[in-house]
Amino acid sequence: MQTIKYTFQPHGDERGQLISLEEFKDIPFRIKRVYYMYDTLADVVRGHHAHKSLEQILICIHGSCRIRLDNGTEKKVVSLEKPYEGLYVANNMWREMFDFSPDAVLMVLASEVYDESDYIRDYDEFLKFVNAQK
Ligand code: T46
Repeated sequence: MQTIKYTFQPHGDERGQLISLEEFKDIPFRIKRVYYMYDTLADVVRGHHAHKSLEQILICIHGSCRIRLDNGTEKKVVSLEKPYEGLYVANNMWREMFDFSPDAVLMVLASEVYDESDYIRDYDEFLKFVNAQK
């Protein structure tokens, strides 16, 4: 399974670093929503769902965490530990976020506004959904 990890170009100077992300330029979709999670406990696993159509870019802007991706056939774990790295997570992809460092801030850029009906929260239902698309 191929995963797409973006490396964003910082505008660094003697004052420090700045990263700017523009839709359709740095991010491959229109950004309709931004959310972020922090204070996640070390033994917590978040996610446990897939999306029917939502696309996202996950950026651990502080600290580190790991993301497990599962397309119904293959699984892969990706580490996010740099504020200039972004993991693309397509639709039809089961995801779990875990191993959060105490200082982790995981920011997500999303292609759609929040819509509970886009979630598949049952793993067997997810497998049926992806297999029906083949
Ligand atoms: C995803 C992963 C990476 C909202 O009201 N609006 C929002 O935009 C979001 C994302 C969540 N919520 C509410 C819904 C729940 O009551 O916040 C609560 C926690 O959401 P959830 O349990 O879905 O959070 P995670 O961390 O399991 O998953 C989130 C996103 O929901 C999901 O789309 O791909 O992060």
